[in-house]
Amino acid sequence: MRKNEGTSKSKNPNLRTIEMLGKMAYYYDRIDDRWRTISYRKAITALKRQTDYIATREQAIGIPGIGERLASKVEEIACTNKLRRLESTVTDPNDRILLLFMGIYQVGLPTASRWIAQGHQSLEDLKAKADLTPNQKIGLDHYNDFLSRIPRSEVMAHAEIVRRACSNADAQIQLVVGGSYRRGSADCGDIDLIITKESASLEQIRTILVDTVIPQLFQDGFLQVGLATSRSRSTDRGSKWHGASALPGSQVWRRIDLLFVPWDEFGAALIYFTGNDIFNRSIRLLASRKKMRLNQHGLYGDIMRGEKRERITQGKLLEGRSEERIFDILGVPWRPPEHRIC
Ligand code: TTP
Ligand code: MG
Repeated sequence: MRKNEGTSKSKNPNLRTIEMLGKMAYYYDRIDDRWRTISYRKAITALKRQTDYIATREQAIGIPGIGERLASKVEEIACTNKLRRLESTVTDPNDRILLLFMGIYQVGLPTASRWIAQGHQSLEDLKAKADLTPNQKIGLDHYNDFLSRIPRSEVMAHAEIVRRACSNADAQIQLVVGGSYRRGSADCGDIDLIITKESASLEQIRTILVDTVIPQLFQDGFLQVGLATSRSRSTDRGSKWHGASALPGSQVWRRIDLLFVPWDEFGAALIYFTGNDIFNRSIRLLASRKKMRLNQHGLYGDIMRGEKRERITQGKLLEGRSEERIFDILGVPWRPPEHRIC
């Protein structure tokens, strides 16, 4: 929960190590290895805070956030200026094809591995021979569009079009651009739009969006396609719309998520959809240590847990509407979105 003010390039002596660990984290993220992605990202955050050059395994192990395996990698980079594991991700042909296939929107490790086992080696192979779901077909047709980062100014332009359509439908709708945009990123992987309305329920907001705004945006030629999600959990049902949008005159499709949030949950949803994901994990853990529970719907108190930390009671809602109040009740100093990078 410490403040993150980024790395000053001129000061940090571990930039080379951070850069190589960053490439490994990116690789693990792309092959859906959540745990390794998190441990690499934690180690990177820890190294960014160091003012001394970390050259040995022992030095690295002494830093909270760096475990034994990562410490050996830090030493390998310091000694050889290389990381063998990183090189193998580039040279191993199967790894290369795996990354290529997992670059397709919503394609995870099992599907990519199955395609390799079936003998497919290129995107052309998949297009010609593989059995694809409608979403995978769209992902393949827009492979480069969906993989490329979206400049901040373009995220704003997409958001403004949705904002205008929302206010035409209902002047009281409020829209906040969340995700990496709200954290101040220069470019974003997708466009996350958090949509609410004062005093409105989820049902009311969804109705305005699904019945009026979304059809209008299709008619205007802005929305290109809706993408059904297989991953969303039952609790998410009806609270999200995933799809693709394009600016007028542009052929480039961008991934856009419309997140419908009841007014009473606005603050908790802002925290969740602002992230980043590791910040979310830490703040939830902190809540749980204080016998509270935080999720995208609210902050709950009087939680009783069993021996294995399993929840016995659901608890009572302490706050959902205000982001500031949630920080306050948790006893965490207010953290502006651009400092919520772990
Ligand atoms: P994303 O859009 O996946 O992430 P992002 O906006 O931070 O980064 P990118 O530029 O690549 O789009 O999700 C939005 C927020 O939702 C994220 O910042 C935090 C939250 N989130 C989680 O907490 N856990 C998750 O597994 C995911 C997918 C999102
Ligand atoms: Mg995003």
